Amino acid sequence: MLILFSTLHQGHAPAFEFFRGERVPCFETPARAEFVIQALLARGHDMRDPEADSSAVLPLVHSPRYLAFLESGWTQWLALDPGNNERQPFPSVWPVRTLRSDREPVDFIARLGLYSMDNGSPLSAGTWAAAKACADAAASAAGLLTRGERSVFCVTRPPGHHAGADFMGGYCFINNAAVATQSLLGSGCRRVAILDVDYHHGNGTQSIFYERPEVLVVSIHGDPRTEYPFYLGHADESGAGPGQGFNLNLPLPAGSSAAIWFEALETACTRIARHRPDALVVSLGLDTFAGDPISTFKLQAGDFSRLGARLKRLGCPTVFVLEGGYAASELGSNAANVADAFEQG
Ligand code: SP5
Ligand code: ZN
Repeated sequence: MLILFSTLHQGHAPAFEFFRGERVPCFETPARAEFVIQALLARGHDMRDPEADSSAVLPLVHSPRYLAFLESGWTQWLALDPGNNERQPFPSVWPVRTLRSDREPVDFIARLGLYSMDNGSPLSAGTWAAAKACADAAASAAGLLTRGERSVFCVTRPPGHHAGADFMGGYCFINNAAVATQSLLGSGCRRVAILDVDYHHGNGTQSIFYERPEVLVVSIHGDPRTEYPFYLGHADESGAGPGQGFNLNLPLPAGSSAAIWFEALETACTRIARHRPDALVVSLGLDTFAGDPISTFKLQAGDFSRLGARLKRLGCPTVFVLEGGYAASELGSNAANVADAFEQG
């Protein structure tokens, strides 16, 4: 399978996130991408740099003011105090209900809150360059599919599925699955399906396409009553307006077994087949793995082969974009199991 990857991900390397009021080392590390690349190369897959520039697609997915903030954010942070080079900015105030989000504050931390859903998406010096390279990979993958490639694997880090039209969240800045989807629609696909198998609900992806019938969004994830992102991902969210019926959430209880998970995958695949998509975008989170440090599903290494083989049976040109998965040393082989089984069937 063709792999798209940029070493620019290394510049996104924040040191800490918060857990129970304490700073803890980030779960979403540069090592994750290196493990995935090493495993895919070891199994003989071909690797390339992204070739497309996603600049024209980005404003179709994200708001201009959010993109402007992301692109210049680190420079603005440094402008406040050169010593900030050694510090990480975190939001501390958010425009929740009754507060205004239409007026952009001048204060940097207030703007960071405006454009964040949580305090769990730390910025660092190379965040924009890393995120933009992932979007370029997603746009490139769409181009390759349009030119006849059957499947492309984007090793996207930082991940994307929690990022909405105008906010970052859950380690995500640019929604790579949405960029791939929008690029596919722009190059002639009439209908696209997105399947999100990350442990966490892809709230950003759902919200971006919620009113659009040409993009079916299906997600299997931990029940948001107990699992992040908590405020979206319930079974009664089925789309709105023209998009009514084109969003399917399959929340599962924390601790669910592989048997339960694959039952949900069958439901997902049946709905996707009924959409008759011209292309499939898979938000491939591997944090469903039993050994994941922040998640509770029970999939084993062989289950990722089973997933790849099932997705192949859908018979669609497919873009895989990497999302979560924090058992770094097993992440590579789990990702490669999906890719190998998809190719071999
Ligand atoms: C892309 C993706 O998978 N994002 C996930 C974001 C989850 N953010 C919340 C992390 C909470 C960490 N809890 C640590 C529990 C340690 N036992
Ligand atoms: Zn996740």
